[in-house]
Amino acid sequence: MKAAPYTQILYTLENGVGRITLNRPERLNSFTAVMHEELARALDELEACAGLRGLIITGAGRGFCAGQDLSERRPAGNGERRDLSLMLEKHYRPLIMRLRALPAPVVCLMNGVAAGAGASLVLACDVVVAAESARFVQAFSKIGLLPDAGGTWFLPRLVGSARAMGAALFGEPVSAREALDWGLVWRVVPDAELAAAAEEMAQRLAAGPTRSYAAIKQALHASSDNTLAGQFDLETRLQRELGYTDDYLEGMRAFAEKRAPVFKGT
Ligand code: T3D
Repeated sequence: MKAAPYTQILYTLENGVGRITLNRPERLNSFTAVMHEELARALDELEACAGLRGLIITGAGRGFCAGQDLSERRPAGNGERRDLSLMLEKHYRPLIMRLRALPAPVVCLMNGVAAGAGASLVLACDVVVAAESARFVQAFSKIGLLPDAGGTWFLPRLVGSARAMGAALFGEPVSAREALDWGLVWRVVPDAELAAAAEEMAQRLAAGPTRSYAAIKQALHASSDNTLAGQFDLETRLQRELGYTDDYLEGMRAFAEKRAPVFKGT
């Protein structure tokens, strides 16, 4: 049976590099149940890809992602309340956990505003390159909620509790430049250069030492929960594994031969 087409994301997988574009620009790419299902389907394929070398996530139009689509949450006339834990468990938790566990770097090309769970999605990515005009908005408190989709875990770890608390309580926008200063993003580029940055990232991932990248990702993510002794154990185990890879052999040969290494991701 032919798979259903994607309607709210764009998705490709070429040379081991997946690309996902959230694609509801008229609603600033806010999350719907359909978008979540399409993201889950793309992740199924990415997780099953033996030669996966990276994933790039961006948004179509002027926004990156405005969090949950609030038109799906419009209150009924009878004042009926809703159990918000259902969507979090069904969609947001698996999305964020799967991205964190993907054995290849996930790069966010943050093309515009990231609000609510859209901001949490950015923070779940391993590397963030932001366009100059992009901004973060911890929009949750404005509608009487708290940061979710991992937001209360990511924020204090990345920016410290003073900034995390101020941003979450008051929901004021944090510009791309401030975000760079705070440690929320890796790089800020002029808007006009974001597309070129995406191409550079795709090439870098496709030619990278994927096993090394995966180990770096695993170790850095584990460090915030580990003791120093536990981290030594993890580094030792991972380095032992990397020492047997083709890419390590190639890296050593290339160094001795004074040439650039040609990594295969194996
Ligand atoms: O519910 C659960 O399952 C629990 C999980 C919750 C997770 C969450 O993410 S809760 C937080 C939800 N998100 C928000 O509260 C953000 C709402 N949006 C905004 O605050 C602002 O739109 C932005 C700060 C993101 C951007 O502001 P601005 O001025 O650049 O754009 P705009 O004019 O506000 O928005 C443009 C259009 O997108 C506009 O539609 P219109 O007037 O042109 O027809 C606006 O309504 C629409 N839009 C923006 N955000 C959402 C949205 N439509 C639906 N849902 C949105 N989240």
